[in-house]
Amino acid sequence: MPSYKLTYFNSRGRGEIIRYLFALSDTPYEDLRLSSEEWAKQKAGSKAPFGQLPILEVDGKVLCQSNAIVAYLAKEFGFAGKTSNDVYKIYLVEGAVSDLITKLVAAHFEADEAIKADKQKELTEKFIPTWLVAVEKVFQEGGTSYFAGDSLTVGDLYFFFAAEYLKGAKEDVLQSFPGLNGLFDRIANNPKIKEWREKRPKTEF
Ligand SMILES: N[C@@H](CCC(=O)N[C@@H](CS)C(=O)NCC(=O)O)C(=O)O
Repeated sequence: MPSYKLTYFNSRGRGEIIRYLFALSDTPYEDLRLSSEEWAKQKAGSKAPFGQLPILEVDGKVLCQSNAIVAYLAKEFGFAGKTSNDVYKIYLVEGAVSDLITKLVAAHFEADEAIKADKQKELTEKFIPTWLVAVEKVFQEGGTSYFAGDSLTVGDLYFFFAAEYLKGAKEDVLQSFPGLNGLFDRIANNPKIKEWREKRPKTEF
């Protein structure tokens, strides 16, 4: 088995789906979490090709760009789907999650209080409800217990990752979405995911 070393910050962020894949596959890895100060000191001379984290070292070879790392590990560990349609569904969910996270981050880090309030209102009253309806429809169309095919893939993990943030803000946010609500619980009750969530460092993001 290769040696894996993940370097990221002490947050879920762009590192957590990578960590879920290690947890699901029972693969040992080093989970190095840098503080902003440590990263600021190391950034100039670091191994990160784009000067950003996460990076994943696989037997010393540096991989970068979080979604590329996720795709690589999903393929290595058997969570990348089987058919072209599975791959389509996985990247559909990934794209939808990326849109959502971009909006959540923009609202959260908005410095102007009035603009921030507007962004948050737009998110909670329009964007998130519309997003959930669309994602529920995609899930229901699949007709199985997972987004792509009949087993857990990284598409489900992208959804789960996003839903953790949504539920952090509003615990019952999935209540009117039976497919997504069930999927969230199914993943949360996966023994490997459950174990990781219980033992992982508790972080805001
Ligand atoms: N497209 C990149 C974006 C990576 C990125 O924005 N990383 C941020 C943390 S989430 C970072 O390294 N920030 C510190 C810096 O740019 O020095 C990816 O998905 O990996």
